[in-house]
Amino acid sequence: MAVNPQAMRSLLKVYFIMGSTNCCQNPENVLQAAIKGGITLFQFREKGAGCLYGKEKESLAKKLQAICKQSNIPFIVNDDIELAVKINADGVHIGQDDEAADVVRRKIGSKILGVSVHSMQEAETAIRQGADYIGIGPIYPTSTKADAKAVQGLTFLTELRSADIQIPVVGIGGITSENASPLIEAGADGVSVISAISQADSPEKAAAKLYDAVNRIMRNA
Ligand code: TZP
Ligand code: MG
Repeated sequence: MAVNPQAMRSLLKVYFIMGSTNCCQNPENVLQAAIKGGITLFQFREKGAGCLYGKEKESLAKKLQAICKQSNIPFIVNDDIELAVKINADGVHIGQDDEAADVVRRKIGSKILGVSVHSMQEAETAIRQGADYIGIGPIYPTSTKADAKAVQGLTFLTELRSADIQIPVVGIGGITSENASPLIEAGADGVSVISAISQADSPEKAAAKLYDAVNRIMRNA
């Protein structure tokens, strides 16, 4: 673990994820608007048909990183550990098909490490190997990730919290300001979204609505 869990929990509240293929507008403008709206963490996830590679990918990463830096929003890189280390990102997010979390932890030192998990066993391994937070999903149906696993609703989240697993947790998949509340009530520390912000007519308003939805429940907790 590299980050204080309490600080990690607040960063997870509204975790915006995107790459160039998720945006209908210029990604820099989308990110700037999302930050204005109140996102708390950003992940650069450059994936899917038509995505950028090599120098072009790195160049977009650096532009988005600079935008995050101006507003003190930590900048996380999906999958690409080499890029994260090269540009000195604040952290990385990996899945079960990527390198093992303990190997990645050795490569990134004290940067933030997030791991996607789909079972108790994967969660326990991620924790043992040094994850700062885990991502679980898809919570609701999503069309953003073609190879997403089966929709799990709140079942796995509830199971994790009943087992008294305390690691910071963020949910992903089909989350909007309308359906975010049950997730927080069930014990998630925040929501991660792609299309609810990146495809919105106003990414700023979409981010603000998500922030309100999450905070409304947290204040009542
Ligand atoms: N992992 C599980 S679902 C998903 C990822 C990356 C996509 C989430 O996108 P959206 O648009 O917020 O449903
Ligand atoms: Mg991955």
